[in-house]
Amino acid sequence: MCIFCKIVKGEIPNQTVLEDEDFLAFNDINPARKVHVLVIPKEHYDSFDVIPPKLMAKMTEFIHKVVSKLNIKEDGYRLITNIGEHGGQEVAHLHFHILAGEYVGRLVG
Ligand code: DGP
Repeated sequence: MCIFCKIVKGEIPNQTVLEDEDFLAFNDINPARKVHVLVIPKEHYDSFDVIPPKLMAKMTEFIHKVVSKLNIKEDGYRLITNIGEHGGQEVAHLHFHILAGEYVGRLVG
Protein backbone atom coordinates (compact mmCIF):
# COMPACT_ATOMS: atom_id res chain seq x y z
CA MET A 1 0.00 0.00 0.00
CA CYS A 2 1.34 3.49 -0.81
CA ILE A 3 2.37 5.99 1.90
CA PHE A 4 -0.59 8.29 1.30
CA CYS A 5 -3.09 5.39 1.39
CA LYS A 6 -1.58 4.53 4.79
CA ILE A 7 -2.13 8.14 5.89
CA VAL A 8 -5.76 7.93 4.74
CA LYS A 9 -6.19 4.72 6.76
CA GLY A 10 -4.62 6.32 9.84
CA GLU A 11 -1.68 3.91 9.79
CA ILE A 12 0.75 6.83 9.45
CA PRO A 13 -0.02 9.94 11.52
CA ASN A 14 -0.56 13.30 9.83
CA GLN A 15 -1.26 16.90 10.74
CA THR A 16 -4.68 17.33 9.16
CA VAL A 17 -5.69 20.76 7.86
CA LEU A 18 -9.08 19.78 6.42
CA GLU A 19 -10.90 16.56 5.62
CA ASP A 20 -14.16 15.48 4.04
CA GLU A 21 -15.60 12.23 2.71
CA ASP A 22 -13.44 12.22 -0.42
CA PHE A 23 -10.32 14.31 0.32
CA LEU A 24 -7.66 14.99 2.93
CA ALA A 25 -5.37 18.01 3.33
CA PHE A 26 -2.35 17.70 5.62
CA ASN A 27 1.00 19.35 6.28
CA ASP A 28 3.96 18.19 4.19
CA ILE A 29 6.54 16.35 6.29
CA ASN A 30 9.39 18.28 4.63
CA PRO A 31 8.02 21.79 4.07
CA ALA A 32 9.49 24.07 1.41
CA ARG A 33 7.53 27.16 2.46
CA LYS A 34 5.96 28.40 5.69
CA VAL A 35 2.68 26.94 4.44
CA HIS A 36 3.14 23.61 2.65
CA VAL A 37 0.00 21.51 2.54
CA LEU A 38 -0.69 18.41 0.46
CA VAL A 39 -4.19 17.68 -0.80
CA ILE A 40 -5.05 14.12 -1.81
CA PRO A 41 -8.10 12.15 -2.85
CA LYS A 42 -8.79 9.39 -0.33
CA GLU A 43 -9.20 6.92 -3.16
CA HIS A 44 -5.90 5.98 -4.80
CA TYR A 45 -5.12 7.51 -8.19
CA ASP A 46 -1.51 7.43 -9.34
CA SER A 47 -1.53 11.01 -10.62
CA PHE A 48 -3.50 13.85 -12.17
CA ASP A 49 -3.38 11.90 -15.44
CA VAL A 50 -5.91 9.33 -14.23
CA ILE A 51 -8.32 11.10 -11.85
CA PRO A 52 -11.86 11.09 -13.27
CA PRO A 53 -12.84 14.65 -14.30
CA LYS A 54 -15.94 14.65 -12.05
CA LEU A 55 -13.81 13.82 -9.00
CA MET A 56 -11.27 16.46 -10.07
CA ALA A 57 -14.10 19.02 -10.11
CA LYS A 58 -14.93 18.08 -6.50
CA MET A 59 -11.25 18.23 -5.62
CA THR A 60 -11.05 21.76 -7.03
CA GLU A 61 -13.85 22.82 -4.67
CA PHE A 62 -12.08 21.14 -1.77
CA ILE A 63 -8.78 22.87 -2.59
CA HIS A 64 -10.62 26.22 -2.58
CA LYS A 65 -11.87 25.41 0.94
CA VAL A 66 -8.36 24.54 2.10
CA VAL A 67 -7.03 27.82 0.66
CA SER A 68 -9.78 29.72 2.52
CA LYS A 69 -8.96 27.94 5.76
CA LEU A 70 -5.23 28.69 5.37
CA ASN A 71 -6.05 32.37 4.78
CA ILE A 72 -3.50 32.69 1.95
CA LYS A 73 -5.74 33.90 -0.86
CA GLU A 74 -4.99 37.59 -0.49
CA ASP A 75 -1.20 37.29 -0.73
CA GLY A 76 -1.25 34.46 -3.28
CA TYR A 77 0.07 30.94 -3.34
CA ARG A 78 1.39 28.18 -5.60
CA LEU A 79 -0.59 25.07 -6.52
CA ILE A 80 1.56 22.28 -7.96
CA THR A 81 1.09 18.68 -8.93
CA ASN A 82 4.04 16.64 -10.16
CA ILE A 83 3.31 13.88 -12.65
CA GLY A 84 5.53 10.88 -13.27
CA GLU A 85 9.26 10.44 -13.12
CA HIS A 86 10.22 13.38 -15.32
CA GLY A 87 7.68 15.53 -13.47
CA GLY A 88 9.55 14.87 -10.24
CA GLN A 89 6.71 12.89 -8.64
CA GLU A 90 8.04 10.92 -5.66
CA VAL A 91 4.80 9.58 -4.19
CA ALA A 92 2.60 7.84 -6.77
CA HIS A 93 -0.71 8.92 -5.20
CA LEU A 94 -2.17 12.11 -6.72
CA HIS A 95 -1.42 15.13 -4.54
CA PHE A 96 -1.47 18.87 -4.97
CA HIS A 97 1.09 20.97 -3.11
CA ILE A 98 -0.25 24.27 -1.75
CA LEU A 99 2.70 26.57 -1.00
CA ALA A 100 2.66 30.04 0.54
CA GLY A 101 4.70 32.34 2.73
CA GLU A 102 8.45 32.49 3.05
CA TYR A 103 10.85 29.77 1.92
CA VAL A 104 11.87 27.52 4.81
CA GLY A 105 13.64 24.70 3.02
CA ARG A 106 14.05 23.07 -0.32
CA LEU A 107 12.55 24.25 -3.60
CA VAL A 108 9.57 22.46 -5.12
CA GLY A 109 9.37 22.47 -8.90
P1 DGP B 1 6.18 14.80 -4.85
O1 DGP B 1 7.64 15.00 -5.08
O2 DGP B 1 5.32 15.81 -5.61
O3 DGP B 1 5.73 13.38 -5.06
O4 DGP B 1 5.95 15.17 -3.32
C1 DGP B 1 5.79 14.23 -2.31
C2 DGP B 1 5.70 15.00 -1.02
O5 DGP B 1 5.22 14.13 -0.02
C3 DGP B 1 7.02 15.57 -0.51
O6 DGP B 1 6.91 17.00 -0.47
C4 DGP B 1 7.18 15.00 0.89
C5 DGP B 1 5.80 14.48 1.22
N1 DGP B 1 5.78 13.28 2.05
C6 DGP B 1 6.36 12.10 1.77
N2 DGP B 1 6.10 11.20 2.75
C7 DGP B 1 5.30 11.84 3.64
C8 DGP B 1 4.68 11.42 4.87
O7 DGP B 1 4.80 10.29 5.33
N3 DGP B 1 3.95 12.36 5.52
C9 DGP B 1 3.80 13.64 5.03
N4 DGP B 1 3.05 14.49 5.76
N5 DGP B 1 4.34 14.05 3.87
C10 DGP B 1 5.10 13.15 3.20
